[in-house]
Amino acid sequence: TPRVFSGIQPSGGLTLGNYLGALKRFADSQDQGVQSVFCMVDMHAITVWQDPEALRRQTRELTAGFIASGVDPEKSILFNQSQVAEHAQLAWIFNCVARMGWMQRMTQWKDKAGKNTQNASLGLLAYPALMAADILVYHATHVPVGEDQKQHLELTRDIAIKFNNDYGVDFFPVTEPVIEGAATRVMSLRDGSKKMSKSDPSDMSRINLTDDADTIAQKIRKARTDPEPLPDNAEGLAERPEARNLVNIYAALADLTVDQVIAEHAGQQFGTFKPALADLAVAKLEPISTEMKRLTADPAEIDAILRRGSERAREIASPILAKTYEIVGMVR
Ligand code: AQP
Repeated sequence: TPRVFSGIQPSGGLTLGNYLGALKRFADSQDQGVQSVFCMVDMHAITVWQDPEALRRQTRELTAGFIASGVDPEKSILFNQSQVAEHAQLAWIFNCVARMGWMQRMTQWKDKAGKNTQNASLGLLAYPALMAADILVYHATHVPVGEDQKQHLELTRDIAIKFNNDYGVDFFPVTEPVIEGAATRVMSLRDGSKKMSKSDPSDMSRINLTDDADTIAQKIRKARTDPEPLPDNAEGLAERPEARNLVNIYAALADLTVDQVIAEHAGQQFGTFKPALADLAVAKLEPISTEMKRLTADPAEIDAILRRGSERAREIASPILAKTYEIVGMVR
């Protein structure tokens, strides 16, 4: 049976990129009759320094973001990574399966470690092995993510294949990345060549799920664009990354295809299109931010949801880890 797994780091506030590339698609996928496991990957977050109080607050806020985006904690399993020790336990096995060279080739490692790799945490290098464990400890078959995670998912497949080969078993599934929709790569509002990211130093580069209506409208109004009007077909956006980004965002928020958006707005100036996009963004995001505020006002309830979720997660993960230990030759 198909099983979906995906995770988000509680390493800062949620952005429109996280919403369109991940949360909204998670919510949409719930009704397709598959079991979904969604995780606040707090152990990934600490691969770069996190203030403990901020980590706790961001984990609860992220959980509220999932629920406010439509992920139902009864239908789906919703929990934080550190409460299910099987992730870390399987990650150790995978640390011994994966090769140093594989890890050092990852673009996220190169980007985040910077020039002075000697000073980056060992966890940052090993990150993709923990991510493989997150997925494979549930024998998940489908992983909905944004485009930026594609390389890590290929590594997850490599780890599964090498484990199966090394031990002569057919145990871990070869996972399929699910990267689809109009907004698998939402770009910065200031620079169409960079992805929208919660860690970008400029707040104007992103829309946060906690931004109020005026802030959202202002950020869209000030978003970088070129002076041309919108083209009359999607190919006309090929060399216009900023314009394409705004059209993609519109399409994803409105549940339309890019072609449909272009058909509706062909020939429009950004002076007309941006206010329409701002209205749409506010209409879609304001209910989410209001619901997030309501939910985070009761941290005990959020903690209870995560605890229940982690119990359900462990029911799946625990026998898979036990079987892995047996395959590897650990005496139990
Ligand atoms: N700009 C984006 N467009 C589409 N999808 C995106 N995702 C992130 N940014 C975009 C997707 O959101 C999920 C969770 O991401 P994450 O928080 O685990 O890691 P990240 O990709 O490192 O997110 P950020 O916002 O870019 O954080 P920082 O700034 O800390 O690196 C994933 O499915 C991701 O694809």
